[in-house]
Amino acid sequence: MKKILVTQPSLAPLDEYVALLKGVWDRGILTHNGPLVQRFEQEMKDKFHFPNFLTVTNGTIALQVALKALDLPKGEIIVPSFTWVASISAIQWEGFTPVFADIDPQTLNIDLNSIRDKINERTVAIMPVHVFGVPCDVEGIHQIADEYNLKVVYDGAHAIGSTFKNKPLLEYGDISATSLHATKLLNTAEGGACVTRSDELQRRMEEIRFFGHNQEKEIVTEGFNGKMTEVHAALGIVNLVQFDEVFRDRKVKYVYYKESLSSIRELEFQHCKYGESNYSYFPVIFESESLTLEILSALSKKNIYPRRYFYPSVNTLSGIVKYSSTPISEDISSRILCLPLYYSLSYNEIDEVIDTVRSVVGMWRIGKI
Ligand code: T4K
Repeated sequence: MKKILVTQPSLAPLDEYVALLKGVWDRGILTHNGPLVQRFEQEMKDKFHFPNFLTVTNGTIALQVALKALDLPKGEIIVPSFTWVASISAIQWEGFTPVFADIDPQTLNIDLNSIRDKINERTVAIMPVHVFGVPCDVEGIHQIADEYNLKVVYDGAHAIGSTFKNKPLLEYGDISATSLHATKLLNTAEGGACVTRSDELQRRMEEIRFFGHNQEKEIVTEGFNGKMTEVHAALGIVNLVQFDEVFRDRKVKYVYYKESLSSIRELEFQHCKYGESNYSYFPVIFESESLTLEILSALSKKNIYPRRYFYPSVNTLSGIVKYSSTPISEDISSRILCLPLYYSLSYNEIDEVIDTVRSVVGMWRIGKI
């Protein structure tokens, strides 16, 4: 039986990729800001109207480059606990302490009152996450940041293609970091990027991703190796060509799922209250953890593998952080599943997922499970 996974990479035709690789072979330039990296960065700026766009090796390194570039005094960074572990590890690798804010139970994004509760004299920045590509309340966040003189680094790992007030969502904040991982709407296999309106921050980030070298190859700052390679950039260039089609397909499938499941009172959907999402994931929140686990089990018997993103709530990862309570995040974490959603997923496969969810909920209602 064919496996239906939570996601599958969207890939351009292989011959288009190979044609670009031919040039890489001819030039012998594999990395160090080569022509394809420069072309990919320019094409991303042209396509999404990003003021600056700096590629790096992955989304985790993008967060670290952003935090380094801001050159903040070491202190606390407020981050939602409903996120992937990379948001936290990036903060900690850069020598800051994560302080957990809770989330809005509808948008699943950081709750502004919780941000206010966590601010103190040690706070240096806020790192909100645009969870599953759904925009945070960026205007509310910037108002708080201005009031307390804090920097804002968005974890926009999921957010390429999302918009707010008809502008790219990643343009907001001092810096936004995104991921170009195989599982993302646009992928370079592994990859990430930083977006900023500030040319000065852009220059600093260019130095940081290249060992701290300036244009003259003098070491001017503490950096590391965060460069994207030519073979990754080539994949980005060819995949970018089909981005609009992938986005359109994702949105149509998202709406199809939502309409098909909306009559089930035992589940809820993520709300998008600000701007437009990129529909990159299809999360469903069930009424209890036990129902969630029944659904997971029934689907896996049919070789269908949704994922518990994000489970567990990262504030409970006792091996790496000090626990502090964020009850909404902990609760949602235990009841959420991201259902399969990707370009090559067929409507028959989606119907199989929907029918299984309906049938488990039906048995649940009459107490048969
Ligand atoms: N901030 C946030 C909020 C994030 O969600 C992430 C990453 C980051 C920061 C850091 O960005 P990166 O450093 O990763 O660029 C995945 C991804 O590895 C991770 O990028 C992502 N978020 C996270 C939410 O999910 P896994 O371990 O659940 O993925 P994995 O490898 O099991 O893949 C999921 C499914 O995709 C599989 O069932 C099969 C399919 N798949 C996966 C890969 C890698 C493929 O078909 N082909 C592939 O090459 O973490």
